[in-house]
Amino acid sequence: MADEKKSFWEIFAIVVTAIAAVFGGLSGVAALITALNSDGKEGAAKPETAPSAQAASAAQPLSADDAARRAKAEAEIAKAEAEQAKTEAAEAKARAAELERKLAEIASAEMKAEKEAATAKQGDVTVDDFTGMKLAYVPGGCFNMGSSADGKDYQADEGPTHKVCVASFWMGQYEVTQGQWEKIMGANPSKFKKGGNYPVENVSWNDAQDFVKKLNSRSGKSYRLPTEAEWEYACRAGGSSKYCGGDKVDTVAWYEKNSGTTTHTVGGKKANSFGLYDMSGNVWEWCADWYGRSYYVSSTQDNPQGPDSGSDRVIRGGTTIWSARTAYRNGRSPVNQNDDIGFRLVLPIR
Ligand SMILES: [Ca+2]
Ligand SMILES: [Ca+2]
Repeated sequence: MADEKKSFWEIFAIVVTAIAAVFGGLSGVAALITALNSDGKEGAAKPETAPSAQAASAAQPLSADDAARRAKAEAEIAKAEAEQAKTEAAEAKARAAELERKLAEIASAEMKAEKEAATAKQGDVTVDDFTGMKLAYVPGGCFNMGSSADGKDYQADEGPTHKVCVASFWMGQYEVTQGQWEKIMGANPSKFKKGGNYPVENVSWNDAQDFVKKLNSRSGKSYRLPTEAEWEYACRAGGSSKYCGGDKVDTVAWYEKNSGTTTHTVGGKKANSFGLYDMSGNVWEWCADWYGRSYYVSSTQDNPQGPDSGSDRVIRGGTTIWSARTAYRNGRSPVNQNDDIGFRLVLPIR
């Protein structure tokens, strides 16, 4: 029995220990919950207590020292702000002065160009600073454009002959070269890559427009392709020869019988009386206009710009395999890149 009693107390002790353990555990959990709650409350309580603290300090008058310190700090901030405003004003003034200087520069360049244009005469040459492109002065005037049906090599799109007048302009003395193209566009698309002084070819009408855009943004000038009327006026140079610059094709043009069906360095033949080379032969030259087979029937007289729309752009001057005749004209799609089509530029005079 003693064993039984003993085991009762033992059991009692285990139960008490167990109860103590459970309550101990519970109090531990309770302590944790309290701790968690109080953390949350502390975070939420802060903003509530802050304004009341501020109110308390505002209600209390500052000591003389504190007021002086605060005034000094405020004065320093104001001083720094004034300094910054002064710097910004100085910078704005400098920017304005720089803009004014640039405007004056542009105005003087324009005045110089106008003066040059007003005094320019046949035989004058101007040079594009960036590309080295040389342009001859073409004095404006009137001429008979096209060819008449009684001519031996006449084609239907060359008639009727009609009176056209164009204003003065500068025109590239040479076809745009591969070197000049590469300088602006960074690559050379030509087929006959024999040197920088050969005419660029394999460039579409659209490619030529890209070249013009880039050149103009670099130079601040307004180069463009010649109109077809400007091109033929410049080719004739006041005369009526069969080729640009004369009736003997061999002296003025690289054409099928002397070219070896390849391009040649620009300026290798005789210039016409405006100082323009290779207007006949070497490579075809893109013009600005849409090509209209019967445009000459309805062309305007003064500075004609070609038809309003079309599918091909005008090419003039012939090549090493196509006729180099003055009046000869054709059209090609503006996306065509051919190894026998290049271009030259004009610089209009305002
Ligand atoms: Ca040519
Ligand atoms: Ca034709």
